Formats: sequence, C-alpha cells, structure tokens
Amino acid sequence: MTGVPIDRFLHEARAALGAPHVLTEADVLAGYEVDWTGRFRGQAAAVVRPGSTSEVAAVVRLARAAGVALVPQGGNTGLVGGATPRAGTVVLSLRRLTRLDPVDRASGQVTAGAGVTIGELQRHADAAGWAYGVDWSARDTATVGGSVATDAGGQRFVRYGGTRRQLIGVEAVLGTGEVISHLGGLEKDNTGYDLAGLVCGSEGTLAVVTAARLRLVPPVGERVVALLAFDTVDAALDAVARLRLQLEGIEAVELFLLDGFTLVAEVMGLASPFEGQPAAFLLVEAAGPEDPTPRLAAAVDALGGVVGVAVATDAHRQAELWRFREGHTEAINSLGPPHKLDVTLPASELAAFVRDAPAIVAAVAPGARTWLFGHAADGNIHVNVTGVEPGDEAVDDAVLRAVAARGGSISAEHGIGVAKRQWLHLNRSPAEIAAMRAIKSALDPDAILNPGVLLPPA
Ligand code: 2HG
Ligand code: ZN
Repeated sequence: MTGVPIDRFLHEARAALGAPHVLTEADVLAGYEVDWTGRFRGQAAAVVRPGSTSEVAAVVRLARAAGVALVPQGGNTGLVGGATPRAGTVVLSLRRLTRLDPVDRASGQVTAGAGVTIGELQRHADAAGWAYGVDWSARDTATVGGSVATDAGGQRFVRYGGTRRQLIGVEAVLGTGEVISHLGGLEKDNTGYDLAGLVCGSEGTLAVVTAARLRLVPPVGERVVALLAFDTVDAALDAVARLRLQLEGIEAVELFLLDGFTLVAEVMGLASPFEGQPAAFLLVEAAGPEDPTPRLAAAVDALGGVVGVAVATDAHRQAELWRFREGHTEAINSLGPPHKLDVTLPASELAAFVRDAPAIVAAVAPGARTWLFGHAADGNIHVNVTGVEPGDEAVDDAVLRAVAARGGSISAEHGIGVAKRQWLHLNRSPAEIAAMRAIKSALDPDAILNPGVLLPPA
C-alpha cells in the first residue's frame, strides 16, 4: 500500500503516538518483517508502537479511516506466519503494553498487558506465592497478548490446559476501534457471549488484545523430572497412557526420537545420559506437596521397554534434562527454515501416525528430513520438515491431509496463520467457516485486522 492513504495514516499516527513510535526505516522494520523461523517474510509499510489501550484504539480508528491493514505482533515467536506483515501492511507492535498489576492474592488472578512476556508473568506470579500454568520454551520472548491471540498451549497442557483455560477476561480493541474491557475477575459471570473466549485463538483477526485477566494456579511444591529412554517408539507411546493413569501430579509428558535427541545434543553440546541408541524418549515431570520421586520410580518400574532412566530432583539438573526437549526448535532451525506442522491425533491413531509420518513426507519430498516431537499426553506432535523450500507446500498438504483423514487437527496449539488457512476446510465445515466469516465481518467490518490470516480467501 503506497500513496495517500498510508501517508495520511503515518502522519496522523505520528501525531497520536509521537514520531519515535512510528517506524519506517528499512533496517528497523527488518526485524518485524520475518518470523522466528525465517520461513515467512513480508514487507511492512511501517511499524507503530502504541503505549496504551487508548493509543491502540486510536491507531485502529486511523487505520480504518485510511483503509490501512494492521498486523498485530507481540514477541514474534509464532510459527504459522500470523504476525508477519503482508505487502504494505502496518505492523502494530504491542510490546510497549507492559502493564503488570499486583497479583490479587485472594482470588489468584492477575491482570497483565499484552506486551508482558510469559516469563515475566511467571516470575511475577511466583513472587506472590502463585504460579502461571502455561509454559513453553519461548517464554522469555513470547507475550501475553500473542498467547491469548493464538490460545497458546505449551508443555503443561496435560495439567493446566491452554491459555483459554486461564483466561477470565480481556481488554481488546475491535476492528471498529471500539474498546471492550472485561477485567473485573469474576470467576462466575454468566452474562452472555464469552467474548474473551472468542478473541482467544482468533489470531488478531477480530480484535487486538491489549490486556488479559488471567487465572493463576497454586504452586506445586516438590518436583521431579525424568528422562526415559525406550527401545521402541511404540513402547514410549504405550508408556504415555500408563503414566497418566498411574502417576498422580503429572505436569508434562514430552516425546522425542533418537534423531532429534542426537541433533539437540550436537547443536547444544549436551552429553547423553544414556549408553547406546534408544529409539525414543519421554521427558516426564511430576509434582506434588511431597517429593514425587518414589511415585515416579514405581510408575516407571511398571513400564515396558525402558532402557534408560535419568532422574533430576534439583532445579539445575531438571533444566538440563528439559534442554533435550526444549532445544528441538532451535536445533532444527540451525538446518534452515523448517516447515512446521503442529498437529493433534486421536490417542488411538498416535502410534501409527508417528510410524507413518516419515514415509508420508518422503513420498512427496524424498530429500527432506522429518523430525517428530511434541506433547505426547495431548496427542500433539510437532512434525518438522527440513530440506524443503519455504514456498513448497506439497509436504504440508500431504501431512495435513493424512492427519485429518485420521480424525486429527491440523493445528494443535500454534494456530492457522497464513501457513494453514488453505487447509482449514479439512477440520471446519462450510457452515463453521461461514459462521467465522460472519463474526469477522461484525467485529472487523472493514477487514483491517490481520487480513490473510486464519480464514481462507472467500
Ligand atoms: C514446542 O512445543 C513449541 O516446543 C514449538 O510448540 C514446536 O518448534 C516447534 O515445532
Ligand atoms: Zn509445542
């Protein structure tokens, strides 16, 4: 978008926000124009950085009047291109919205601005004797606003659910420029449409989240982390259901395979705690008021196919074991921008899918490498494929169709973004997509919020 509308928008945005918060220099824009993986790239006309909800509302109203499209962006750690500007759009950076209210200790809730990172939120909750239940490896960059916009899941979903489950209310600016604010924190509030739940997971297409009222959880006390090595992938997946049943206080059950483990160890310089070459691994964390280590040991003893166990009871060693799992995203990216297919399978299909996925990929991309890891207890596998051009979607097509054919979801926790919108129909009926479009046009009548994301072209 060039010419008069964008010039007018920039002029008015400078007046509303102050010139330092309207960025147009190419080298400054560059960091906002590419996603974390490097697969999705775009060109922004500008980046605007409002510092309050009313400034966000002013920006949205100006954009609407000028017909300029906005791409909301938080920590820019999303993995489906949903925050990458498309030609001539303006990035609406929410990182300056760093309001972080004192924890309401009585209710176990907190109000956080969109630009607060998940790590800051976690530390803030901890300091007040509470905890935030959602966690994932990008915690120190990912923001509250982005996590609400994408309904981020993470590695403790098995225990606490995803972001939507923590969300009590939001403050957000609709595509009309109107502000909706529901931050009062009532746990029981049965007064009509759940607007917070609707905005959550809408990927910036309905409203721009400026703050969230979030539910905290009681801290768990004692923790144990174990890295279990298995002789077969099937044995590891069998163990998932058994651990969920037999190990009380389970906080995470994460799966990865030998090639991913080996790559992470190489790239991060980690020493394997195991002899030999186990086929698959589970990273298990359990917590409770008393040391859960004996319970974990008993549960592991009852499993089949375990060929190695590394247990950590101190925080330092626990973090070391977690690196084998959390290091996957970074280690895989060192091979070049991957295709990331974050999918869920029904529990009954999970083992067969993990077995078949490399062949499904190889059939359309013989030179590619397939990396499988994820949140096994949720049936959520992160299929990463390297060695494929960013724009070549044959692999995406083959994997997503295979997942849908087995009753799975084409997006477990990363959202649809631009990466998967052409496959939305695999999971959503025409009536559902029509309902989504109707909601979109009611809340964002001029389609200025994140056009091209989530919904396929009409
Ligand atoms: C994780 O579980 C994230 O670590 C990223 O969801 C997954 O890199 C990925 O594909
Ligand atoms: Zn994940």
